[in-house]
Amino acid sequence: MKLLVTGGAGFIGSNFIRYIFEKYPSYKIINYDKLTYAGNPDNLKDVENNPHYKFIKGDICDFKLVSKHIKNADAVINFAAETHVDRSILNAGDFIKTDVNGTFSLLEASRAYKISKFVHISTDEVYGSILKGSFKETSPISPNSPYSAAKASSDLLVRSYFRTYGLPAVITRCSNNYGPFQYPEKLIPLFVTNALDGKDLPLYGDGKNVRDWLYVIDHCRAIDIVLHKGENGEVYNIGGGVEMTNIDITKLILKILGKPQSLIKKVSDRPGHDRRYSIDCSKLKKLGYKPLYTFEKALKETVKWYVENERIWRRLKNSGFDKYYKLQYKK
Ligand code: NAD
Ligand code: TDX
Repeated sequence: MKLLVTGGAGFIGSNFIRYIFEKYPSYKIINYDKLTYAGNPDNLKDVENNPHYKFIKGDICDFKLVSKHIKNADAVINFAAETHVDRSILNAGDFIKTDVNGTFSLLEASRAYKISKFVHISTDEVYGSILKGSFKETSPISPNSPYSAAKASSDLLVRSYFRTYGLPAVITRCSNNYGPFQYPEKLIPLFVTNALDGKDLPLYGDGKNVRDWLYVIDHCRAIDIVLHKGENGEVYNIGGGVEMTNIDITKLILKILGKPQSLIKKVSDRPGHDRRYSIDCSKLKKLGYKPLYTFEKALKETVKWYVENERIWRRLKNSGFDKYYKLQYKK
């Protein structure tokens, strides 16, 4: 099978490429990635020389270039996106360009070249916030940030290409991922790397917002199931089944690292901050999905990975990243 993976140099995409080569050594993968600030070729150093792997630097909005590569693929797995909620609040334009227009360009190319499967990686954030119970795939879409609104728009485009043109597309909506190779702007890698440097951990609001945490390898396994067994036109929720408040997770990280709780610094809240995400994954479980990692073990392994791979994240934190954070958190 020939896969075109977009955004494969990012966090989940790079873990997915590694996962696929381990499980299906005969598969061929083209990793099509623009290499934005979040795309890091270091994430895939170990597969660079695999003869079944090819990297193309390109923008998913570039219809001509992406078509050239989609032409030779059996399936498209679309990870490419602008992904950080805080950045979308500061500058929504890039999110509309990539997450909406970019998905449109991929859909057009996939339709033109009769792709046999289009897997669109979306997010539980499209449902908005829920205080009690869990969202099902049939729940209404109610996004609250420019990021989630852009993702929701792309989901609707994917849906329309299935309904109107019969494009064999499926949508996945996953919860918060954690694991190796995540860009150190997201909660877990930011707090682990700040704590290692003895820097404050900026906890938004009262710290009681709840997220469902999904280990990235469990997520890759779920996408594999959807790619091979997912029904066209369907949406599948993917969660880790571990709901935690931000304050609890922060305390746990500090405990694992043996760092003082005094590093926690409550800062002003994120505008439009969703209080709780919770998704019901029973639909995917019927196809055989089950998270295999326990949270405690996977979090410890994740923390260990950041301790041992400073070479990868230090360079990212040194390259304009602190400037972005200073803009955001004027103390
Ligand atoms: P990431 O930010 O780590 O990586 C995104 C990748 O996309 C980068 O390699 C970047 O260079 C590439 N990219 C960005 N714009 C591009 C463009 N115009 N053309 C080509 N490539 C481009 O993201 P991630 O955390 O790995 O997320 C992957 C997907 O999963 C996204 O679609 C995101 O919305 C979704 N998702 C992520 C999470 C999470 O917790 N990380 C949760 C739910 C859904
Ligand atoms: O410095 C911080 N302090 C803080 O309290 C950061 C970066 C985050 N937080 C809070 C905000 C959220 O309640 O932690 C929680 C998690 O924040 P993020 O890591 O930014 O993730 P979130 O906003 O939940 O979105 C993530 O999951 C869904 C991904 O970034 C999205 O791409 C994905 O769609």
